[in-house]
Amino acid sequence: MRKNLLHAVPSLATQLQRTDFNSDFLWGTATSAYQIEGAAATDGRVPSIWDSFCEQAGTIRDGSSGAVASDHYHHWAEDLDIAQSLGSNAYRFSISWPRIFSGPDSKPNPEGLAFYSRLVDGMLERGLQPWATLYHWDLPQYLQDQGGWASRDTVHAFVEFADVITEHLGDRVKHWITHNEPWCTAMLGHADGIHAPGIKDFKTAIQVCHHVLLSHGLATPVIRANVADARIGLALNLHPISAASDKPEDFAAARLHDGLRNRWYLDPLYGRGYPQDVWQALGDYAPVVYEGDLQAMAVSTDFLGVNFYFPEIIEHAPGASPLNTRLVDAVGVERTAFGWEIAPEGMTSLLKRIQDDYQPHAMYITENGATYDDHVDNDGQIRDELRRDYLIRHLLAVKEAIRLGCQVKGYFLWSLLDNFEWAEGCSRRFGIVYVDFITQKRTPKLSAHWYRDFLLETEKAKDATTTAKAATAATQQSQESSAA
Ligand code: IFM
Repeated sequence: MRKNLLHAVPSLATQLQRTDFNSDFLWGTATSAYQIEGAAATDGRVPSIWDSFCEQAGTIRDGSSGAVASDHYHHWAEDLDIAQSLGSNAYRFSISWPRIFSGPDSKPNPEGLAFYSRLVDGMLERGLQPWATLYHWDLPQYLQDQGGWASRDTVHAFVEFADVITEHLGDRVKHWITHNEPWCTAMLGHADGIHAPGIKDFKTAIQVCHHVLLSHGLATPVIRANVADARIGLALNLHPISAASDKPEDFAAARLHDGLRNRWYLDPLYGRGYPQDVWQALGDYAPVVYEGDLQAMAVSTDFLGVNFYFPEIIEHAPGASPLNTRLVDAVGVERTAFGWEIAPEGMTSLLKRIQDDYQPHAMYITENGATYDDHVDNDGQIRDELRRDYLIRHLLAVKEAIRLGCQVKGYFLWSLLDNFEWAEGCSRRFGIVYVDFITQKRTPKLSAHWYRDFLLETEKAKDATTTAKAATAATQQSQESSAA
């Protein structure tokens, strides 16, 4: 049996229309630089850790890289046209650090700055509010050569990068996300080694995590100094966690895993320091923390970005991981093509938990979406009903969270375009717009048509909502019968 440690929520509401959300609710799509831009050696860009990682044999499932990806560097105007045509009013993108700085003592690269200037102007011309992420995983390789995020020097390099970018774009960009998913930077990149820079050392990963959070804390006042009316936050990938059984040791393991996955980030950001239960369990793995670091990390922010994909189930497993925890696969659940469990009700409970425990000024869903094995039909259409239904069910979950009092103010769908999905290469498609990676032709999928119809409030979207309502009911029924 599965027990949720967090908040139980009433069943999801079953209707969805744009007018269910406040008129100032933000509707967007999200992307990141390395995943879409391509143009890896254009206009003075230098290699990032991902360029180097992709060159190593066996790191990327299909052997691809972000060298060309969706070639957004050359197709940005067309891509922004598509974002505008959806009826969205915001667009989340990231800035490629190696386009801006080419070496330890280099001056900012004017061509790199000019690209983002054009991009931001393009958003504003199309009525898209720009949301810029400063770090979405593409550290310049020259910084990795000097120790990367394991070195405190990178914290200061990041603050300088944030300073230059916000000074340059701050007259037009008011919404700033310092980091995307610090857990991935730290754990996937430095403990599991399945992301760049491919290091497998848990102690290093914990130290990296500290430096990333510290860099957020130190960069935030610098951004505020440059952009008086800035709205600043960071985007965390958070998960509802449950225990695999009623056994006390599984509950304790789930609580500890929640500590390392969620509270390790939220607690220091909201002024509580690192959670003591996790700190003690880490023992010698605990990070080196200087005096003043925790105060810096607890800097006041304007919003929390929540990236939601899937819940996790945990059991006690001595020796399986540094904290003696192990992930358990849920049985009889729906999954995306990535194998990620589809659990919109988990999104509601997660948001409610964050609201109750941390009271952020505002929350934005900065990522939510799904990968499926899309194919182009003979008539050229991509009929990704599963992705459309996934989106509807998650928007219903957001609507329910708001009804329960959560201060959710916007939703950025991941992702606008098919792109380079990190270690999975170009073989995993998260976009609502299909990209032919050979011709670079863009084709909006059925999910994009649905999102547009929903945002522009047409009848077609309501028909699709009815379909998704039936899918939700069927899922709930199957979950109830497998729980019984
Ligand atoms: O593609 C990634 C994104 O870069 C970060 N969040 C999760 C997405 C899907 O894996």
